[in-house]
Amino acid sequence: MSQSDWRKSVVYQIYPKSFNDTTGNGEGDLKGIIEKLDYLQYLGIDYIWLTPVYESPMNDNGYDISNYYKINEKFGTIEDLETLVTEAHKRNLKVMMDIVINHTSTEHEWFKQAYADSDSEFRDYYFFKRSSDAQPPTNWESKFGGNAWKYDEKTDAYYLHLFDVTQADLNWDNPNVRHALYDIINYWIDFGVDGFRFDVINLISKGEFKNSEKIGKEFYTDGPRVHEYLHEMNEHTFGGKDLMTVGEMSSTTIEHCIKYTSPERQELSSVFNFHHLKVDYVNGEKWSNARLDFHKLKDILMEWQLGIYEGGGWNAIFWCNHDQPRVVSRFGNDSNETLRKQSAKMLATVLHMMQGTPYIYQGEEIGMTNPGFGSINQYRDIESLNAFNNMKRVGYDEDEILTILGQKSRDNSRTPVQWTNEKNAGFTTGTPWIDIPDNFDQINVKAAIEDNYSVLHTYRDLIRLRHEYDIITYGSIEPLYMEDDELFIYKRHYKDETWLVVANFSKERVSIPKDLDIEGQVMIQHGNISDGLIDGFGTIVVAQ
Ligand code: TEU
Repeated sequence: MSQSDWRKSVVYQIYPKSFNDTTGNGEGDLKGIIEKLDYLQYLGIDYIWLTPVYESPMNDNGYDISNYYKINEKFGTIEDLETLVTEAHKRNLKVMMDIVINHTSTEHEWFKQAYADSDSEFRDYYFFKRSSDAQPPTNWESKFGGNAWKYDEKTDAYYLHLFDVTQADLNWDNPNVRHALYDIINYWIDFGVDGFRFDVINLISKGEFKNSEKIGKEFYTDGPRVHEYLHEMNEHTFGGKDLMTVGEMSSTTIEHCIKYTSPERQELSSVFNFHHLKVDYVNGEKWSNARLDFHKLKDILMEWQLGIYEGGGWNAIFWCNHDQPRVVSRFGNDSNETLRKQSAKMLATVLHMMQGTPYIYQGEEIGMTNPGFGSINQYRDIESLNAFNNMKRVGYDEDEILTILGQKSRDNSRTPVQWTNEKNAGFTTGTPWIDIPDNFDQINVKAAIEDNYSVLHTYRDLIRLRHEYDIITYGSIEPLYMEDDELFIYKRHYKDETWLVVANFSKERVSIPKDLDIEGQVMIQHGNISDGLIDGFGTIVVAQ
C-alpha cells in the first residue's frame, strides 16, 4: 500500500494489556495479538496501532518508557514483535507503533543519571529547576492532578512532569535529546514498522516557565518551537518514506493542526484532536456528572471537518481510545440490546462517513460498553485513582464519585476484549488484571460474527465502503439542518457525486425534515424509515 493509500486506510487500535492473553497471567501479550491477526484481516482494517510495549514500570500502562529499545517482558520478546510484524504483513496489515517522546519514565537510564548527579550530561535532558522561595518554579498542574513539579532534596531542585510524577518531561530544546529520540525512531523504522502514533506530541516545546492561569497549558501547548521540531524530526526519520504518522494533540487548534498535517510542511501525516470528546464536561471539567451536549458535538465535529479539509490538513477521526469511555455508553444507549446495537451502528456510520482516517478502538466494533464498576477497588488507572482521592478530599460522596468515574474513567475502555461467552470472555485462562463486565455472555466477537445484524458487520461494511468509494476519502463535507435537536445530517460531495448521511441520535422515532430529499441508492441503512419518520438511532446513507 503506497503512502497515498494511507488516506483510504482504517486503523484498529490495540491496547495489548487488554487484548488477548496466551500465558494465563491475566494480561494480554504479543502472541495474543498474533493469534487474532486473521480476525483483524476479516474485519478489513489496514493498520494496527499498538499502544506502547516497550520496557516500562507500567505506572501509566506503558506510557512511562524506561527503555525504548527493549520489549516489556510482560508482553513478550522482540522476536514475538518480529513475528507479529511479519505475520501482519503477510495479511496486508501494517503496524503503527505508539511512541512516547514528550517524557520518559523516571526509571529510564537518562533520568536515573540526571537525578543522581546534577553535573551529569543527562541533567539537561530534563527540566530540573531551582526555586528561590521554597515553592515549585511555577504553579503548573499535572494532568493527573497535583503540582507538575517534583522536589529533589538532594540537589535542591524540582523536575517537571506534566503527567505522573514518574513521567519526567524531556527537554526538546536540547539537540542531544532530539537526536537521541530520532535514533530511537530510526531503529523502529529499520525494524520494519509502518508508522508511528506520537503521544502528546504538541507538548514537546515548552515556552516560558511562568505562573499560569490555565494550569500551565498556555506555555507548553502547541509551544513556540513545536513545528520546527516536528519538521526536523520528519527530516531525520520518517520523512520521504512510506510511513504513516499521527500526532496526539492535547488541547490544540485547527490552525495548528493544519500546519501539523499540511503535506508541504513535512511534519506529520495526520492528527488526533479531542475537542469533540469534551462535550460532556461541565465547564471543561472532565470529572463532572454530565451527559452529551448534542449541538456542541455536531458543531465541533463539523467545525473541524470543514476547517481541516479547507486548510489542506488531515484529521484522524475517532470516538474511542484507551483514554476514553466506550462511545456506545457515552453517546449512544446501552440500556438494552436493541438500543445498544442500533446506537452503536449509528455512531459508527456517522463517523466513518466523515473525511479523515478513521480509528476503531478494540471492542468498539462489537459495541462493547462501559463496565459499570461498583467499587473503587475495580479501578486500575492512575488517573482514576488520583481523581477518586482528589474528589474525596474536596467532599464528594463515594456514590457521586463512582457515578462520575463510571462515566468518564479511562478504565471504561481498558476492560479485556470480549472474544466469546466462555470464562473470562475467552480473554485469559487466568485472573484478568481488570474485571470484565457480565454482558460478555451476549457481547462478544464470536456472537457478533455469527449475527448477520451485529455491530461488527456494520463496521465491516463501513470499512469496505471507504475502500471502494473515493467520495468518502476525498469528498468535501456540507453540514445540513444543524439546528435539528435529534438528527445529524450532512452531505459529502466529490466530482459529480453526492452522498447524504442522516443519523438519529435519539432513541425516539423522529421526523425527517420535510424538504430533505432522501431518495437515492441506499449505501447503508439501519432502522426503518417511512412516512417521513426515521427509527430511534436509525441511520441512512444514500448516493444521490
Ligand atoms: O494521553 C494524553 C492525555 O492527556 C490523556 O491523559 C487524556 O487526554 C486524558 O487522560 C483524558 O482525560 C496520552 C496517552 O494516550 C495516555 O494514555 C497517557 O496517560 C498520557 O498521554 C501520558 O503519556
